Amino acid sequence: RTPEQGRLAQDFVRFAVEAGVLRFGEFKTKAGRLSPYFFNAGLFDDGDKLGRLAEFYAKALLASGMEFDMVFGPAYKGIPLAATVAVELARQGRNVPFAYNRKEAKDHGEGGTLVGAPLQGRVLIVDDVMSAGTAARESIAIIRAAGAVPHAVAIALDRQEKATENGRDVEHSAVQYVRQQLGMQVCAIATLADLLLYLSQKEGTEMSAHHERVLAYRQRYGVNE
Ligand code: OMP
Repeated sequence: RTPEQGRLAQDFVRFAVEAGVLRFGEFKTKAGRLSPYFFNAGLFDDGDKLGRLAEFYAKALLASGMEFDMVFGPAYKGIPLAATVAVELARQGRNVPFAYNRKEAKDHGEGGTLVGAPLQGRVLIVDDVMSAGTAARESIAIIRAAGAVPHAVAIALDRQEKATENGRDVEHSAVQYVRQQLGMQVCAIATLADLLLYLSQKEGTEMSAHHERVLAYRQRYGVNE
């Protein structure tokens, strides 16, 4: 990672904390873990915040050098993300087709569960957070079923924690699995390591207690990168 990418990650963590999207306290994750922090992308809830979020994704994507032919937003939360990222990519000179799915198949009108450009070529999935990887697996299946290639994933935050398989913790994270086992590229604007770096620079403020708790959480559930 270049120093520029590291700076982008720190800027993003600061933005997410200040916007109240990245919060500290006690939260239960989808995998049932008690986490001292939670990233709720639904709280990027006005035009300015959503636009800035899209700008972070687009900058991280362009800096990563990742290749893709189109953008896919998984329902529901991935839809506004992928849509705004597609707009921002176009603004930055990289206009690509965009599609999303709906969760319920329609039996009238245009029918089907896919909306937008036909799924083809190397597809980039845009999503919010990857913890255990459940959501990513669903998107991959949809893209394959349409005859396209699930090629890459862009997320805002990589929590860098142990994935679960059949309810059990395993030694790798979902992102590591997607990279190593599925051979896909993953671009995260920021990671748990970036969050810890941010918190370590807040010593002597009310953030230092959060720092301790996030470190303890990583000790218990984190993976080696
Ligand atoms: P997986 O599908 O297991 O990878 O978990 C990702 C999902 O967990 C996200 O799409 C969210 O629904 C939720 N999540 C967050 O949004 N933010 C977090 O900080 C943690 C989680 C989570 O539950 O693990």
